[in-house]
Amino acid sequence: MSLRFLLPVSVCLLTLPASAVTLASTVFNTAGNTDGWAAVNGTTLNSTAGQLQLTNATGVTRATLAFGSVTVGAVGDYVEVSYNVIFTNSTSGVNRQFETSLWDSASSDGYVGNFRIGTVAANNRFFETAALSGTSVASTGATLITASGDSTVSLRPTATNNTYVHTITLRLEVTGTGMALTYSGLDNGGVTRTIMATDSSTPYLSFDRLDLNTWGNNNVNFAIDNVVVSTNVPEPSLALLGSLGVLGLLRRRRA
Ligand SMILES: [Ca+2]
Ligand SMILES: [Ca+2]
Repeated sequence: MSLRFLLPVSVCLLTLPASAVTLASTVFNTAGNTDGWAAVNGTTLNSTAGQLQLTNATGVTRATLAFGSVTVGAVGDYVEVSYNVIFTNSTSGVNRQFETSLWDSASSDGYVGNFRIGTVAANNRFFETAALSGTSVASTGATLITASGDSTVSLRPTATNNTYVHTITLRLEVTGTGMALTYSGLDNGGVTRTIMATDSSTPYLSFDRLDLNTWGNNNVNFAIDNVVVSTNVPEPSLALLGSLGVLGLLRRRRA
């Protein structure tokens, strides 16, 4: 391949425009392949029927996915995760929560969106700086950010409808006043519920890990599919790859 062809490609990678970049995409369409997801807290993962099934008979059901590190900073920069979740068992009448969180694995800094999925009243809310491992994210959260919006609704108010697909999105976006947090979920009635908050005090900016988990009761299992983590910040590894490619080619040409 000639330098004349490769150089523009490399430069292109270095200067990716501010359009969406996919950091991770997992679809679980190969039986037995968890697409990079790892179990936490003794949870069992099973990729079957085009979904990832998560079960835990004795504790909080939880799994994590590592993705290429991204650091936001400018106003308008965002990181977003969207996916489908099916709550596959458990009884009603319990205080259950469902959490989506984005972290920096090195510092354990992160944001946790918390949505009620049971029939017992519980506030939907955000946490920051909770725990990367262990049985519960929320109970160890150091800071509570009170959310506005649909703060008391339940995504799944009854135990029926165990095949219903809830689409959920967690978005972190830099604004002029801090990090805007938005957590949206489709409830059993087909209505998208949304809670919002802004972290205006020392927002976290780097993320490389996604966690999904239940909280509040054991034996609450769920399945996930079509998980996409995206950002409008160019992926550092891509830019680095481009520059290394250019340097390597120039060095080889001079030799
Ligand atoms: Ca699938
Ligand atoms: Ca903060």
